Amino acid sequence: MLRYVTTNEGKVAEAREYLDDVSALEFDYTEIQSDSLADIAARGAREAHAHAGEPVIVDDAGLFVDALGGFPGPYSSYVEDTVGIEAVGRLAERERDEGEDDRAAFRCVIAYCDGEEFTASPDPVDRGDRVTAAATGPDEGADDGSSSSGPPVKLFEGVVRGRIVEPRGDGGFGYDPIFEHDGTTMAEMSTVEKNAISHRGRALAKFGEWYHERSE
Ligand code: ITT
Ligand code: NA
Repeated sequence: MLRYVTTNEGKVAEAREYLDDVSALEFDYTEIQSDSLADIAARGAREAHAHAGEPVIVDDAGLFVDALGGFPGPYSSYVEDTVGIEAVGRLAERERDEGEDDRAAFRCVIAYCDGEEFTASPDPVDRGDRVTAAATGPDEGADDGSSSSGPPVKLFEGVVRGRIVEPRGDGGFGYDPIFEHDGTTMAEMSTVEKNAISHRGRALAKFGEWYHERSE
């Protein structure tokens, strides 16, 4: 059994399209203060695995608005809970009125930990859309534990680029209503449509491929 350690049901719903044996586990792991989604997710996965004793994934995600220097980024959850997504939309709109562009990216890093080492093998994951964003640290691959100790963690990253717009749609969750990709906000998409283009869908596709091979 694979446990998705999250309080966000929307994440688990999206994961079900890629993983048939996944279930949510509510465990309040420490979200470290870091600019790196990968560090946050990796540490969370180690802590959650130590707690659960089962294979776990932790996913840390954020919205990075170009004209706002990447804000709210790793602080997306805090910003949503305090000022709300509309306030981020208004900040981006103000920048747009001053001639800045309205581009943004959603990033997601999935960290997997089952307490075991990972065998070095020819990379089973298609690296065709490998992302090398400094903002989130390493792309998928076993991390080297340099920034923390504990069992190894395998990381998978996904990114989608889009534009910040006035809120539209009532699907999805979080910042989906203000994030437009190819003319449609993510809140106007079905789960299947969102997964096909989203940061989490891309990370889940890479993870699912690797995980299925690992469990064979
Ligand atoms: P857990 O930490 O319990 O998994 P969370 O919702 O806090 O749940 P994150 O820290 O990864 O998850 O999310 C950071 C913020 O980004 C939070 O405000 C989310 O609503 C938002 N977010 C994450 N993924 C998103 C997505 O696919 N679409 C829209 N907003 C998203
Ligand atoms: Na979180």
